[in-house]
Amino acid sequence: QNEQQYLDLAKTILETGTHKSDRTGTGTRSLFGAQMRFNLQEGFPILTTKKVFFGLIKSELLWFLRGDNNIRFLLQNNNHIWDEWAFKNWVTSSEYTGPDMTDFGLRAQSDPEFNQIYQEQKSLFVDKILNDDDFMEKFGYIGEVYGKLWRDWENQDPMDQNATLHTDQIQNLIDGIKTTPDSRRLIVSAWNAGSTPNAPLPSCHVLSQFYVADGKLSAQLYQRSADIFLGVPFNIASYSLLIHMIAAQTGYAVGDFVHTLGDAHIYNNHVAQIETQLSRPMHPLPKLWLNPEVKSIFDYTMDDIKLIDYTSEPAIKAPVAV
Ligand code: UFP
Repeated sequence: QNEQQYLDLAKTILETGTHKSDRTGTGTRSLFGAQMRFNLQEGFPILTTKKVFFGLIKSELLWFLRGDNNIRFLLQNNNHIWDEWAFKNWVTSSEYTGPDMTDFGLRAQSDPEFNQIYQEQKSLFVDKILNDDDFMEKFGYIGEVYGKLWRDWENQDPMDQNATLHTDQIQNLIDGIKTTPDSRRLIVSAWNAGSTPNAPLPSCHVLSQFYVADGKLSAQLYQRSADIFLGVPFNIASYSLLIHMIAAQTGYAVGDFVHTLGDAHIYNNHVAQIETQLSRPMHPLPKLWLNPEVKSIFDYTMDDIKLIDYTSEPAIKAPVAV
């Protein structure tokens, strides 16, 4: 089944990956260039060899679709997957006067005393983002990545020096699929060369292309950097959900999700976890339910999206490399 491709890729990286140092100082085994293809007709490709928290995937995708680049919405939905990145902006700003947070990601793993101080600072930060509007405006922002670029890509009008163009790539995509389904230009880009590299976490899912054939909608994603154990299971489910939603809004069935990876890596401190996962049995894939009453891609709420019959092995914890 679909999941086997993920397990096979993980195994290949464990066995043949190059030992490679990385920005976070954690160290990885890495392979450059890999591709998986998930036939969405066979079920919804969320992993079953470990529990993946679909609620987090839903709220993150709804957040992207809102064009929102501020983590407050995520926090309101009890989603903390972006906290570290906004926190990083905060503790490296001149306004931060708390305890030294240099290299907080690595130090929190090796030093329990520091970890406690770090957790305290992070929870103070989260409270402030939720309750202080000025602070939220300034420090909840995660830069020019996904949401902002998907819904409101800004650039100067080449015909008029004084005008700024605003592009809604998702609306254009939906219109494009409806009016020119054969088009080879159904592209969504999340990499603005002028601004994205300066974000605390520059977009990992950089570019996607949509494709219509035989009444089915497919998409291919180019992901520049892929944390096989923690990130990729989310990315697979997130793009598969997006394809389902866009297919529902344009009247097509779902086709394939083609997932192309650049630097595909397993962090050294995820090796034991992925080995556990590789020893586990798979379960049948669940189905996805989308509320058929929803008439716009931008109107879905958490309750309009449900996984049916998701059975999995238990979750496996692992530290996030920041
Ligand atoms: N990462 C993913 N998927 C994501 C995401 C991040 O795998 O959707 F946002 C991982 C990849 C890498 C790290 O391990 O986060 C980003 O680090 P870098 O910017 O150095 O590639």
